[in-house]
Formats: sequence, C-alpha cells, structure tokens
Amino acid sequence: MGEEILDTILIIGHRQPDTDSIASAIGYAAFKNLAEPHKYIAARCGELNAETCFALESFGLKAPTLIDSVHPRVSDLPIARISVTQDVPAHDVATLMDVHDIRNVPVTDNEGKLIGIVGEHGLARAYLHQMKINEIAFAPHPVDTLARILSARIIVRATETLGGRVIIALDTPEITRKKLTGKDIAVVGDNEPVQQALIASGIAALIVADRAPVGEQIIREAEAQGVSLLATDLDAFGVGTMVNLSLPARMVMETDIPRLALSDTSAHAKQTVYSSKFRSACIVENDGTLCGIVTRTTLLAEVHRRVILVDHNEFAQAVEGIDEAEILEIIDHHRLGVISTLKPVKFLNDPVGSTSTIITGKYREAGVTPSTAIAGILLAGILSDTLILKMSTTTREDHDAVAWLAPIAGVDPLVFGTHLLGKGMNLEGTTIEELLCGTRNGMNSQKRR
Ligand SMILES: [Mn+2]
Repeated sequence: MGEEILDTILIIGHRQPDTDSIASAIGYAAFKNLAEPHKYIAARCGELNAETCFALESFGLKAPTLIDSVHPRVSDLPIARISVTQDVPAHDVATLMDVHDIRNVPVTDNEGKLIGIVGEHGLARAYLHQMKINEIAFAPHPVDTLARILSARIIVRATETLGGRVIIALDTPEITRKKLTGKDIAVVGDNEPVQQALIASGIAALIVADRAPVGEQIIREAEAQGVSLLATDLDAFGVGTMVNLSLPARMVMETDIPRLALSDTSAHAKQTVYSSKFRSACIVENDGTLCGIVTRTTLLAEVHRRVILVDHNEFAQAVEGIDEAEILEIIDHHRLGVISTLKPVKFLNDPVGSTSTIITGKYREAGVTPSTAIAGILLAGILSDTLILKMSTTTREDHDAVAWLAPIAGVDPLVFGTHLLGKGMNLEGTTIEELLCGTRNGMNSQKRR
C-alpha cells in the first residue's frame, strides 16, 4: 500500500486476472501518467497466473498493486493536518483549538511521531491537578514564547531559554531572595529597590508587571548580572495565570490515542471515531509518523475511491466494493454486462480481440511511442487473449497493434507468443501447431476473457 498516495486513481482489471487485464491496466496507467504523473496506479484484485508472471518478467515489470477492495479508506477522507510538537505551550494549543474550532490536537515528538493528544477534557483535568500545586512553574520555553504569552517586551535578553519557578515578590527583598535560585523567575511591580535586590540576587529573569516603568539603572544592572528583563501590562495575577497556561503540550496530553492507518476502511474509521472518548482518531504511518486527524465532521464527507475498469464491465467480475466506488471510465472488449455507476462514465467498448489492443490504439492516436516494457506487456495481452491472433474474435486492429508493438518491444510475436502461451498452460515443448489446434488437454476449456 506504500505507493498509494492521496488522490490517486486505480486502474484495475477483473477478478482472477489474466494477462490482458494486467497488461491493459499497466499500459493504460502508464499512458494516463504521461499527462498526470503518479496519479494513476495499475492495480489487480487477484493472484497472477504463470503466463502473466512470465510476461511481466520478460519485460522487467512489477506486478500491479494488489487491492482487496475499493471500499473508501481513511486516505480518501478529508484529513485535518493540525498538530503541535510536545513543547508547545498549552496556551497555544488552546488558541489553535479555538481558531480551527476543533476539540483535539495531536501532539508529536520533534521527529513528527505521534505521542499524544490534547483534548478539552485533558486540558481541563491537567489544570484541575495544577490547582493543587501552590507553586507556579514555567517549563523551559524560549524567552520569546514567554514574552508572547505575557504580551511582554524583552528589555534584556540574557539567555534564549527560561524555565523555573515563578515567584511573585510580595515579601521583603530579604525574604524573597532566600526563596530564589538562579533558575527562577521573579515577578515584581513598581518598586525599584525590590527590583534591584532581585537582580542582585542572581535570578534568571525578572518580570516587571502592571505597566510599571523600568528605569535605566535597572536595565544596566540586569545586563551586568545576566538577568533577563521583561515588562508587561499584565498584573502579577495575570502573569501567574498565563504562566500556568504555558505548560508544555506533553504535560497536558493524553496518551491513550485512538489510531488509524491510511489504508483502513472508512467504515472502520467511523467505528473507531464514534467509540472514542475524543470523538476523533489520529492517522499514523507504520513508523508512527502522524498524518493527521479524523473527526466526526470529517466522516460526514461522502467519499468514494476513484477507479477505471479495464477488461470487464460487470459487477460480478469487478473488485470487491465496486458499488461504493466512483467509476471514471470503463475500457473493455466484451459483451455488455450490467454495471451501474454513480455518475456518468466514459465507456469505451470495442469488440476487438483484447483490451490491450484498445490501449495500444490510445498510444497510436496520441502519437506516443510506449516504452519497450509497456509495448511488450501490451503485446503479451493481445497475444494471450487472441491465442497469437488465431482466436475467432481476432480483428484487423489486433493484427495492426501486434505489428506496431513487436518492433518496439523487440520481440518476434510468434516466438514470444508461443513461449507465453506455453507458460500459461505449462506446455513447455509443445509445438505451435499443437497449441493452435488445441490438441493438448485443457486448451479449449481455458476461458479467454
Ligand atoms: Mn481481455
């Protein structure tokens, strides 16, 4: 599933794929990708037979992606790509929730791996616990983050990061000084002697609150002592509140996260989201990297996988989940079956010997020469379906297509075709006459689509 990316369109043949259905899927995906690179993915909904394996190997091609269903998946949903890294202050997480009108924000480590989720409940609970702590502390953050949260000016920047207890200087300078260490942050008002005493005691930072003026002398002393100096209009209580709201996301997140993979079906996503207390789920890659989040709102979107069907036009032969998919095109050479589609569809049905013949026609009409490998696999598709141009269904177009493809593929159609059919029937050593006359066991019973 790794190569499947968002917004891709699958080109897929019938169940129990034969060489024509694999060849036409590969050939048409390559053709469509000429105009829109990587948008089309050749797919199959069954195991390859020996003949097809031989054809792919002959031209160095990979088997198309195996798809078990085309039910809508998580990767088809409109995923919200909002997240924060673990050190982002809760204050910013709350702002993000408010701005984007979301209730949960995924949290990642610095490598982008999912480690938690901050929800409204988690925030509320973290702060209920916080109320019991009688000391306010500021988890290490950049000085700029503190300044932003407090709407403060940085007057002296002594370090880049701050983290420590936050003490509001209510006591006399002597008592306050005893409480402080070199990591701490003190909050003070319009009281220059206290400001001076605090700076002299060698704290990490001084916040002058409540619009108090900051004198020249104080600035010089802060610079000399290596104490960061900030000034804010907030009062001491406001500073305390905002510092409290600056707990890093990792301290307020919850870790029992409902997880989904991009390849999960949207039905499974619904189940996960509705049964989760978060009413959402995080989407992660195999290595734990966060892709995004799905919520109940996300799930309201009606999504369909987009597919192009080749070499069949009946429900019974189509991949599982086709009734939920959006069929964009059908290219086929069989009699009409009964498939109904959600929307109008490009339908190309031409009673030629193989779907690969029709795909070859697409290249020729566009004046595009396929690569050696694509020419080879299309040739294999035609030779397989027409039993080397001998089936009663063989048309002029099939002959033309073979004559055009063979030199590009660099093979002799008769020699290659004999090998190919031989592989399919496990008839190594059979002569071409035997093959074509169908004198060997099982030949005529093999159904050719
Ligand atoms: Mn066919």
